Amino acid sequence: MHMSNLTRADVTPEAIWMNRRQIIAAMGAGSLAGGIGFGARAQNTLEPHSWEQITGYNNFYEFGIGKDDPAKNAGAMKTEPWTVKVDGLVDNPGEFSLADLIGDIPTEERIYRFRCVEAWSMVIPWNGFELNKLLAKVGVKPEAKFVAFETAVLPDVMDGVNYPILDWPYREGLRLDEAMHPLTIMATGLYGKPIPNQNGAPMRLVVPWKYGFKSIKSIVRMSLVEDQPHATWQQTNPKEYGFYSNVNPDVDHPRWSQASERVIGAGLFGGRIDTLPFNGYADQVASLYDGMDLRENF
Ligand SMILES: Nc1nc2c(c(=O)[nH]1)N[C@H]1C(S)=C(S)[C@@H](COP(=O)(O)O)O[C@H]1N2
Ligand SMILES: [Mo]
Repeated sequence: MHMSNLTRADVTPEAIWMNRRQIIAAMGAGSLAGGIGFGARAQNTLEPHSWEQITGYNNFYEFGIGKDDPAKNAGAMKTEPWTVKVDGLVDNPGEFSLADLIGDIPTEERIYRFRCVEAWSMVIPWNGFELNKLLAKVGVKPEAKFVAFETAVLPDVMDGVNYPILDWPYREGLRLDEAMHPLTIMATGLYGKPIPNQNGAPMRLVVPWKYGFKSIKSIVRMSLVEDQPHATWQQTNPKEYGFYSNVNPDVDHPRWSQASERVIGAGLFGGRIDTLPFNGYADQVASLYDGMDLRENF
């Protein structure tokens, strides 16, 4: 059992709580049920949030800044045909239809925790594929050190881009080793259905150990580059939003604590849980940051 590879069928109250290490330890002790300290997170199962919650409470500023604006407005975006430009330090640059770009890469389900920098969270059953598979197809040149992404700018349907809310296009970036990590996916679906526009159709990034704003939606450009790329929120307010933005309960946002989070739908009083380092994926990703000061590189 690997947390990142859970399917809906695997989501049982016991299984979801154990990362691989805990399961191995528990098996060694001869029992899966007894003696495992689940800690403060025990209330938070990886039971996915509902379709209505995931598609009705969104951040997608191109379609408005209210949480219900994307659900109301993003339906007007046409996602077929959809062209993605791949450029920079790649063997196979070009402008590809999404279908040609993805080609025969199969999709799989990934049930991930999703933690917004605003301190709310959900559990989301994405369908998608590892970004490293796409990077293998486009052929990353050895000089490349980062991947930069851009969202579409469609003024006719995205009213937000007509106003200087952010510096459009929305842009994000990852270090190449973060982009290659098997937890990093491109999502094209949700609950086994095509991903709705408000969640970033037809293809969006999902990096589950980072704050949600890194997971850029409706991608039209992917560039392999040598220098750390611009990232929209970092550029907007570098004191509050770093390039790395790994979920970290020990580094507060200047205006609020990041030590806990409000689970969407869990009610006004029962709904706060402790936030975990790297959003609970530390086993798998902490080593990417060995030797880095995570306060400095927040
Ligand atoms: N292009 C674009 N991508 C974006 C955003 C945005 O406003 N525009 N919001 C980000 C933020 S802050 C979060 S929390 C997630 C929300 O994803 P969801 O609506 O699918 O939950 O998308 C991220 N990706
Ligand atoms: Mo967010």
